[in-house]
Amino acid sequence: LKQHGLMIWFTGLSGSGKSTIAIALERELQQRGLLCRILDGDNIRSGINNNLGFSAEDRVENIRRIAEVGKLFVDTGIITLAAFISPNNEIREMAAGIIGKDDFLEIYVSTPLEECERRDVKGLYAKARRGEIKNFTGISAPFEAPAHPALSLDTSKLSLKESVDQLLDLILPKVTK
Ligand code: GGZ
Repeated sequence: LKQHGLMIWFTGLSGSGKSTIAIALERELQQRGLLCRILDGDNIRSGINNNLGFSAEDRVENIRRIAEVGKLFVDTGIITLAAFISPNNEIREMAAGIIGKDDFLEIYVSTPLEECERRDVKGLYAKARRGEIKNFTGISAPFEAPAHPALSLDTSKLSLKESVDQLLDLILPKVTK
Protein backbone atom coordinates (compact mmCIF):
# COMPACT_ATOMS: atom_id res chain seq x y z
CA LEU A 1 0.00 0.00 0.00
CA LYS A 2 1.60 3.27 -1.12
CA GLN A 3 -0.24 5.55 1.32
CA HIS A 4 -0.31 6.49 4.98
CA GLY A 5 -3.48 6.07 7.00
CA LEU A 6 -5.14 9.25 8.26
CA MET A 7 -8.31 10.18 10.10
CA ILE A 8 -10.19 13.11 8.59
CA TRP A 9 -12.60 14.03 11.40
CA PHE A 10 -15.49 16.26 10.35
CA THR A 11 -17.32 18.07 13.16
CA GLY A 12 -20.31 20.41 12.81
CA LEU A 13 -24.05 20.73 13.20
CA SER A 14 -26.68 18.46 11.66
CA GLY A 15 -27.17 19.62 8.08
CA SER A 16 -23.87 21.53 7.98
CA GLY A 17 -22.59 19.43 5.06
CA LYS A 18 -20.22 16.96 6.74
CA SER A 19 -21.39 13.85 4.90
CA THR A 20 -21.82 15.66 1.58
CA ILE A 21 -18.22 16.89 1.72
CA ALA A 22 -16.95 13.48 2.87
CA ILE A 23 -18.68 11.72 -0.05
CA ALA A 24 -17.29 14.21 -2.60
CA LEU A 25 -13.81 13.96 -1.07
CA GLU A 26 -13.97 10.16 -1.10
CA ARG A 27 -14.65 10.24 -4.85
CA GLU A 28 -11.62 12.47 -5.48
CA LEU A 29 -9.35 10.29 -3.34
CA GLN A 30 -10.56 7.11 -5.06
CA GLN A 31 -9.90 8.66 -8.48
CA ARG A 32 -6.29 9.11 -7.35
CA GLY A 33 -6.07 5.42 -6.46
CA LEU A 34 -6.21 6.05 -2.72
CA LEU A 35 -8.00 3.65 -0.40
CA CYS A 36 -10.54 5.37 1.84
CA ARG A 37 -13.59 4.67 3.96
CA ILE A 38 -16.44 6.86 5.20
CA LEU A 39 -17.83 6.42 8.68
CA ASP A 40 -21.08 8.33 9.23
CA GLY A 41 -24.45 8.00 10.86
CA ASP A 42 -25.73 5.89 7.98
CA ASN A 43 -23.30 3.05 8.58
CA ILE A 44 -22.52 3.50 12.29
CA ARG A 45 -25.67 4.61 14.12
CA SER A 46 -27.69 2.03 12.15
CA GLY A 47 -25.29 -0.79 13.00
CA ILE A 48 -22.59 -1.03 15.64
CA ASN A 49 -24.13 1.89 17.59
CA ASN A 50 -27.82 1.13 17.12
CA ASN A 51 -28.30 0.89 20.88
CA LEU A 52 -27.22 4.52 21.43
CA GLY A 53 -29.30 7.72 21.51
CA PHE A 54 -28.40 11.38 21.91
CA SER A 55 -27.91 11.87 25.64
CA ALA A 56 -24.53 13.34 26.56
CA GLU A 57 -23.40 9.89 27.77
CA ASP A 58 -24.53 8.10 24.62
CA ARG A 59 -22.77 10.65 22.42
CA VAL A 60 -19.51 9.96 24.27
CA GLU A 61 -19.94 6.21 23.78
CA ASN A 62 -20.90 6.77 20.11
CA ILE A 63 -17.71 8.71 19.45
CA ARG A 64 -15.55 6.35 21.54
CA ARG A 65 -16.59 3.32 19.48
CA ILE A 66 -16.22 5.25 16.20
CA ALA A 67 -12.70 6.28 17.18
CA GLU A 68 -11.76 2.71 18.14
CA VAL A 69 -13.09 1.33 14.84
CA GLY A 70 -11.54 4.25 12.96
CA LYS A 71 -8.16 3.51 14.51
CA LEU A 72 -8.27 0.00 13.02
CA PHE A 73 -8.83 1.49 9.56
CA VAL A 74 -6.16 4.16 9.98
CA ASP A 75 -3.62 1.63 11.25
CA THR A 76 -4.35 -0.45 8.13
CA GLY A 77 -3.31 2.56 6.05
CA ILE A 78 -6.79 3.67 5.04
CA ILE A 79 -7.79 7.33 4.73
CA THR A 80 -10.79 7.36 7.02
CA LEU A 81 -13.45 10.08 6.78
CA ALA A 82 -15.58 10.35 9.92
CA ALA A 83 -18.64 12.64 9.76
CA PHE A 84 -20.23 13.05 13.19
CA ILE A 85 -21.50 16.10 15.07
CA SER A 86 -19.05 15.29 17.90
CA PRO A 87 -20.36 18.35 19.74
CA ASN A 88 -17.60 19.38 22.14
CA ASN A 89 -13.85 19.63 22.61
CA GLU A 90 -13.75 16.87 25.21
CA ILE A 91 -15.37 14.34 22.89
CA ARG A 92 -13.13 15.32 19.96
CA GLU A 93 -10.02 15.17 22.14
CA MET A 94 -11.05 11.69 23.23
CA ALA A 95 -11.29 10.64 19.57
CA ALA A 96 -7.92 12.21 18.76
CA GLY A 97 -6.38 10.47 21.76
CA ILE A 98 -7.68 7.05 20.73
CA ILE A 99 -6.57 7.43 17.12
CA GLY A 100 -3.33 9.27 17.90
CA LYS A 101 -2.89 13.01 17.38
CA ASP A 102 -0.40 12.59 14.51
CA ASP A 103 -2.96 10.71 12.43
CA PHE A 104 -5.92 12.99 13.25
CA LEU A 105 -7.08 16.02 11.27
CA GLU A 106 -9.97 18.03 12.70
CA ILE A 107 -12.16 19.66 10.04
CA TYR A 108 -14.82 22.07 11.27
CA VAL A 109 -17.78 22.35 8.92
CA SER A 110 -18.76 25.74 10.27
CA THR A 111 -22.01 26.37 8.37
CA PRO A 112 -24.07 28.62 10.70
CA LEU A 113 -27.03 27.22 12.59
CA GLU A 114 -29.42 29.57 10.74
CA GLU A 115 -28.34 28.07 7.42
CA CYS A 116 -28.56 24.47 8.69
CA GLU A 117 -32.02 25.19 10.03
CA ARG A 118 -33.07 26.92 6.81
CA ARG A 119 -32.03 23.82 4.81
CA ASP A 120 -33.61 21.40 7.30
CA VAL A 121 -33.17 18.54 4.81
CA LYS A 122 -34.75 15.95 7.12
CA GLY A 123 -37.20 18.22 8.95
CA LEU A 124 -35.40 17.55 12.23
CA TYR A 125 -34.90 21.21 13.19
CA ALA A 126 -38.63 21.87 12.84
CA LYS A 127 -39.35 18.85 15.04
CA ALA A 128 -36.76 20.02 17.56
CA ARG A 129 -38.32 23.51 17.65
CA ARG A 130 -41.70 21.90 18.33
CA GLY A 131 -40.14 19.88 21.14
CA GLU A 132 -40.72 16.58 19.32
CA ILE A 133 -36.99 15.76 19.44
CA LYS A 134 -35.22 16.29 22.75
CA ASN A 135 -31.51 17.17 23.08
CA PHE A 136 -31.21 18.34 19.49
CA THR A 137 -27.77 19.82 18.84
CA GLY A 138 -27.91 23.58 18.27
CA ILE A 139 -31.51 23.85 19.52
CA SER A 140 -31.75 22.07 22.85
CA ALA A 141 -28.26 20.57 23.22
CA PRO A 142 -24.93 22.39 23.03
CA PHE A 143 -22.43 22.60 20.20
CA GLU A 144 -18.95 23.85 21.05
CA ALA A 145 -16.95 25.05 18.04
CA PRO A 146 -13.38 23.74 17.84
CA ALA A 147 -10.77 26.35 18.74
CA HIS A 148 -7.97 25.25 16.39
CA PRO A 149 -9.29 23.06 13.58
CA ALA A 150 -6.91 22.11 10.77
CA LEU A 151 -9.49 23.63 8.42
CA SER A 152 -12.86 25.43 8.69
CA LEU A 153 -15.34 25.08 5.85
CA ASP A 154 -18.52 27.19 5.79
CA THR A 155 -20.75 25.64 3.12
CA SER A 156 -22.94 28.76 3.06
CA LYS A 157 -19.93 30.57 1.55
CA LEU A 158 -17.94 27.86 -0.25
CA SER A 159 -19.00 25.65 -3.13
CA LEU A 160 -18.65 21.90 -2.67
CA LYS A 161 -15.71 21.94 -5.09
CA GLU A 162 -13.96 24.72 -3.16
CA SER A 163 -14.30 22.74 0.08
CA VAL A 164 -13.02 19.53 -1.50
CA ASP A 165 -10.10 21.35 -3.15
CA GLN A 166 -9.03 22.84 0.19
CA LEU A 167 -9.18 19.38 1.75
CA LEU A 168 -7.15 17.79 -1.05
CA ASP A 169 -4.44 20.45 -0.64
CA LEU A 170 -4.26 19.60 3.06
CA ILE A 171 -4.49 15.81 2.81
CA LEU A 172 -2.59 14.72 -0.29
CA PRO A 173 0.87 15.76 0.97
CA LYS A 174 0.25 13.84 4.20
CA VAL A 175 -0.88 10.54 2.68
CA THR A 176 1.56 10.19 -0.21
CA LYS A 177 5.15 10.91 0.69
C1 GGZ B 1 -28.51 15.76 16.94
C2 GGZ B 1 -29.73 14.09 15.91
C3 GGZ B 1 -30.54 14.01 17.03
C4 GGZ B 1 -30.28 14.85 18.13
C5 GGZ B 1 -31.24 12.54 15.59
N1 GGZ B 1 -29.26 15.72 18.05
O1 GGZ B 1 -28.78 15.40 9.93
P1 GGZ B 1 -28.53 14.06 10.47
O2 GGZ B 1 -29.65 13.64 11.49
O3 GGZ B 1 -28.28 12.93 9.55
O4 GGZ B 1 -27.37 14.19 11.50
C6 GGZ B 1 -27.77 14.08 12.85
C7 GGZ B 1 -27.30 12.76 13.41
C8 GGZ B 1 -26.26 13.05 14.50
O5 GGZ B 1 -25.62 11.88 14.91
P2 GGZ B 1 -24.09 11.90 15.34
O6 GGZ B 1 -23.72 10.49 15.63
O7 GGZ B 1 -23.30 12.62 14.33
O8 GGZ B 1 -24.15 12.79 16.69
S1 GGZ B 1 -23.07 12.84 17.87
O9 GGZ B 1 -21.72 13.01 17.26
O10 GGZ B 1 -23.44 14.05 18.66
O11 GGZ B 1 -23.16 11.61 18.66
C9 GGZ B 1 -29.30 13.97 12.83
C10 GGZ B 1 -29.64 12.80 13.72
O12 GGZ B 1 -28.41 12.09 13.97
N2 GGZ B 1 -30.17 13.16 15.03
N3 GGZ B 1 -31.48 13.03 16.82
N4 GGZ B 1 -31.04 14.84 19.23
N5 GGZ B 1 -28.71 14.97 15.86
